Amino acid sequence: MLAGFDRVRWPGPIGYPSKELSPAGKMVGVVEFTGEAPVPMDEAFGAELDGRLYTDLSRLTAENSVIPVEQFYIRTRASNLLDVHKQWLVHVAGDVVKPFDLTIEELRQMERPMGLHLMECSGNVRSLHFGMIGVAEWIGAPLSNILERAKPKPDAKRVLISGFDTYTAKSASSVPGASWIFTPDELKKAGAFLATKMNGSPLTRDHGAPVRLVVPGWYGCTCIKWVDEISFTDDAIRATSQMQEYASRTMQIGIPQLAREYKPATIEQAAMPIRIEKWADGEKISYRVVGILWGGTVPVTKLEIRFNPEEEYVDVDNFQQTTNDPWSLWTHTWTPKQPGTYLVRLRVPHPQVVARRLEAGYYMRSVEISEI
Ligand SMILES: Nc1nc2c(c(=O)[nH]1)N[C@H]1C(S)=C(S)[C@@H](COP(=O)(O)O)O[C@H]1N2
Ligand SMILES: [Mo]
Repeated sequence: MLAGFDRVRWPGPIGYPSKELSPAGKMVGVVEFTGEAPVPMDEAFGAELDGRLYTDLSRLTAENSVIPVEQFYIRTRASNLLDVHKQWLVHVAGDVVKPFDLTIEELRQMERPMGLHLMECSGNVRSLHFGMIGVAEWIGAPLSNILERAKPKPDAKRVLISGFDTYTAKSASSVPGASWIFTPDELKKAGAFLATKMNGSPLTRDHGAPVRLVVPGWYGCTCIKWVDEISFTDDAIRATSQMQEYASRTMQIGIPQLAREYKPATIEQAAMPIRIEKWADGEKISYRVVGILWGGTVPVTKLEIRFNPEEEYVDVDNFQQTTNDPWSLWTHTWTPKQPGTYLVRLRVPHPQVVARRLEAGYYMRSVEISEI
């Protein structure tokens, strides 16, 4: 049983930064990123809609690149009214010939290993140390089987998926009610599934127990937690409040009114540094930048890094993206020319790869180097 999970969790090296490419000498410390807010990391705080957990990415290694459930980011904590002990039903209805209710027992019978997938909140920002991204190993029921079983009518062009979002408290910043509208084809192409387990254990309340949607390659705002309804609709349906709230963060143009005017909320190619290690070899100091690369649809073969606007981009010296989902790790040895503040950003020099956030400098981080 345990051996089986090991195999599922580490299907092979995840873009492995090899030891030989570390700087000479030994690692003597880690330089903190500057300009990021002092927020609690790796622990949940707050409640319901304002509850959060930000993941500390700085300890990721190639051997340990799956985030434990207790450290996996949380964007909204479970409602105080959520009762996971009652008989949970997912209503599959709307424009269908055969509406039905799915029980958790039925879902469990359909579940199978879904592999490692990355989830990122579209509101993952620098001030919060980009702590709203993670990779977990999922188990769940493929959605395509469930959608087919309902026998959608000819007009049923779209699927609304919603979850239990009734809270006791009013939120300071979030609109309650997460639901997203997809085409059946989008869900099928992405390999979407209803997850029941994360890293081998049943979902926790905060991560969507008893059942949540996972849409690989799409932003977290589409991965509805506490799923209780799957409803087929026609093509005239309006976008949900969640889709409108996240329109700009999912790279829509304006705030479209209709669901069909939304582009898939997929994660474009992205990359960022997660740790800057300081190495010493006798008197000689150098730094090793460790980072991640994720998103996009075709693995890239080139990644470049730049340490300040006046410097040139150079090739990242140790990277390989073998898959777009989950993430890959990369490393780069760096010897700054002088002490000072550096703005570190990445670039993917492939004209055909769309990477709007990356190119806009969204994932840039800064560091203060005092010793060279
Ligand atoms: N029902 C429901 N599902 C939801 C949300 C929500 O507020 N309510 N938040 C979404 C957002 S914005 C993100 S980024 C992911 C985060 O999932 P996690 O908290 O398990 O990391 O859940 C999504 N699913
Ligand atoms: Mo999100």
